[in-house]
Amino acid sequence: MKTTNTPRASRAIHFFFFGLLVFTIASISFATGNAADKQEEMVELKLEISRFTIPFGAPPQVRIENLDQSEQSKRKPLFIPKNANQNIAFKKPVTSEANIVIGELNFITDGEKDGDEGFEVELESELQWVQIDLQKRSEIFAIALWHFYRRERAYRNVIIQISDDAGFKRGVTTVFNTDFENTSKFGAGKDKHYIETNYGKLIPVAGVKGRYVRLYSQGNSTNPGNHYIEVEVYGRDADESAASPAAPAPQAPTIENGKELKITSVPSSAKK
Ligand SMILES: [Ca+2]
Repeated sequence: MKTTNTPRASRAIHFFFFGLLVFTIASISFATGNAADKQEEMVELKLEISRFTIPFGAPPQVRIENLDQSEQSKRKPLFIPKNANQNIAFKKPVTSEANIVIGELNFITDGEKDGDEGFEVELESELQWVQIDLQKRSEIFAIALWHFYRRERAYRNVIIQISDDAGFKRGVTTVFNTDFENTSKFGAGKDKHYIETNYGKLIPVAGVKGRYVRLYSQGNSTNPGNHYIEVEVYGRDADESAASPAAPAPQAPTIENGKELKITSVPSSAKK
């Protein structure tokens, strides 16, 4: 016997499937919206700064072209992903093809940033590089750099590159370049020379991936030598970052009359 309820049953089935469709679309939209809204937790990168004052007399005038006269002590804070807030260059091996005049290459990643004598390594003159092997492909968000600050000076043609190739022949990304005249043939740099201080130079990096960091310089405003006290690299394992939500590029620390960075003294036991 045929039922007279067929149209009503049909309407109920249509209503059920329409409801299911609406629910599915809403669920997908909600999930997509959540993913878009989810951003990485960012933290302020706070460098450990050793106390230091120019030891004698008036500071010399820094004579170098294209000089940024801003004070590094008044730079804006830099925010990086929370799980990249670690110095992954600490105690990592450093190499160079240059002759070493004073000190040792491992001073560059030993964690000591004092300005006193005995903390810097000096490389021979002309364009020279030092290279840090992070020993793991890393995603890099900041590099902090102390050349030599016992006397006020600026280093010439500071170029920083990141690559997975130890020979820096392939896949090279230049993240900082003050060689505005392109004397080193890496392309004309858009960054300015800067005066060395105990605050170091903090360079934001937009999550560039690579295992090696290479730093060039070509003498300084006082003499032809190339010196390094410390280099820090802030980042995380590149494989780890693949599973994380997209991180916004770090905020560039332009200089303004803001609050000074927290100052931490280097413990006297660390001094040589
Ligand atoms: Ca050091």
